[in-house]
Amino acid sequence: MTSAGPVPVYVGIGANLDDPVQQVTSALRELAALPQTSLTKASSLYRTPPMGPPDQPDYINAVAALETTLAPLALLDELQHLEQLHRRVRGAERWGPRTLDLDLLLYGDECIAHPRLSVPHPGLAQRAFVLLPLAEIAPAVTVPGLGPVSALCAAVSADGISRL
Ligand code: A4P
Ligand code: MG
Repeated sequence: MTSAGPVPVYVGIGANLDDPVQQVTSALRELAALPQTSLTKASSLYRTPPMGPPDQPDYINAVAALETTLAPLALLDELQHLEQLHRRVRGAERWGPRTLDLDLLLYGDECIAHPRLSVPHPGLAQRAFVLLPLAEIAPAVTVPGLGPVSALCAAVSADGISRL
């Protein structure tokens, strides 16, 4: 399943609470510090209209390119741990939109269907807030079963999205 050398992976980062620019910026630092992992590229930050209920703040989205020797579920554990750290720091009074969402978009060219992990990330091809930052840093990468990122990106509307 997993290869011996480092695998290129892409992680989608999203935040819309508690200084989201800061949340995304510190998430990039924390991703770079993960064990057995290096950060090879980071996209710009993008301000994006919320998908879902419109009565919530705009999101800040970005994508990180990593190389890792962590297995997919071990990497997911690390991502979920980082999400927990961001929640704990802020201690919101009520449960609300998350301060940090980390989605494993691509893990090499693997297709994974596990109860805890679907890769490629199921929403990837429909979501401009994922495809714009991904296309900025990895236009030629192929999404298994769907084609190159650049073509997927060309097929979605970038309305309302601004690059910071
Ligand atoms: N899981 C399965 N596959 C994956 C994967 N590839 N990466 C499981 C990460 N997690 C994966 O995730 C729920 C479960 O999905 C996890 O336990 C994991 O085992 P979650 O992050 O707890 O739940 P969620 O994020 O609230 O749900 P969901 O459906 O993943 O929401 P999305 O798709 O992440 O959307 N609008 C803008 N503009 N920008 C955004 O970033 N994000 C969301 C959340 C809504 N609207 C947005 C944005
Ligand atoms: Mg998620």
